[in-house]
Amino acid sequence: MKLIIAVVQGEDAQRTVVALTDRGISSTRIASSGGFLQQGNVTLMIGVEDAQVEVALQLIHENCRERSRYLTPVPPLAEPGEFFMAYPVEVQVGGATVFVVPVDSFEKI
Ligand code: 2BA
Repeated sequence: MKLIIAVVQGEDAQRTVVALTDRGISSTRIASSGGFLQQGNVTLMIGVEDAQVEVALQLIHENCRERSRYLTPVPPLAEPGEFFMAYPVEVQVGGATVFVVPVDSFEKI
């Protein structure tokens, strides 16, 4: 068995969960946020038999899009009279960041 941990964008989370559920794959949705952009995203925990890993990865691939996000740099401490113009920086985010981890034990108690 494997645990798939997938960090996806909020906009993609719902349809990814629905697509997984339609194929009989259970998932847990956790609200999270990225360390770089400090913006909300969603982490999906998906426990699957080894034979279902490829299907789950394919569904994540089909449902998660790459998008542009903008990061506004924090102005540095300026000397009096200095002027800093903060231009937003474009960053490409997604489709999804996915970890596939072996599961030693799986129990529902
Ligand atoms: P964030 O950390 O907010 O990162 C958002 C996007 O910013 C990243 O998209 C990447 O394009 C860019 N980025 C991240 N760190 C950067 C850096 N040090 N310098 C320049 N650009 C940087 P993705 O790679 O698609 O990642 C989307 C989200 O997936 C991340 O949000 C984070 O929540 C998660 N993630 C990505 N890599 C991870 C990792 N190795 N471990 C845990 N979570 C990860």
